[in-house]
Amino acid sequence: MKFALCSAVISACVFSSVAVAHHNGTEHGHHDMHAAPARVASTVKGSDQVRVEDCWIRLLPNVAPSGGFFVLRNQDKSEPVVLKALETEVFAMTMLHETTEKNGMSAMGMVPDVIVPPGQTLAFKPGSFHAMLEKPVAGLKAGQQITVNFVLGTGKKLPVQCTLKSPSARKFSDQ
Ligand SMILES: [Cu+2]
Repeated sequence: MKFALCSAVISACVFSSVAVAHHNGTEHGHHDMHAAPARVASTVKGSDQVRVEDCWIRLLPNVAPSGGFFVLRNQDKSEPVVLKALETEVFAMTMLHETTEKNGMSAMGMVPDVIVPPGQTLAFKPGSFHAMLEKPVAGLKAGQQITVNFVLGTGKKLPVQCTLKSPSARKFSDQ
């Protein structure tokens, strides 16, 4: 997804109050405002040899951003895999986020990309890396499957089926 960095930051700020709802639940305490990306985007293209498993989205009602979670398996033994963005027709805006702990407080910030080292696996999950999806089309329901394109550093867009789940879901096996 190619939206200007500044507009992404503004939107993140606008949505920061509802972001607490996106991350609500017992695993989190306080959330800071969204910050601008703490680093610049990688120029590494990396490999296409990635498998995406257990993709699900915690569908929240109304304007609250929904969290997106999945497992990235880099099957290339010598190159990293670089995830740049998610794209889907079902949500008008997506971002990659990372939740970190600082002095016992959890804070969430945008990241320009996520890099999986050669041969390694990285789980996007609540309290860690996650996607944030905003502005859904109308009429979405838990249990539905949607197609999300995973945009890689190579420019490849990998289509993945992701399952929409209820606000109480915390992992892929939940409803
Ligand atoms: Cu987030």
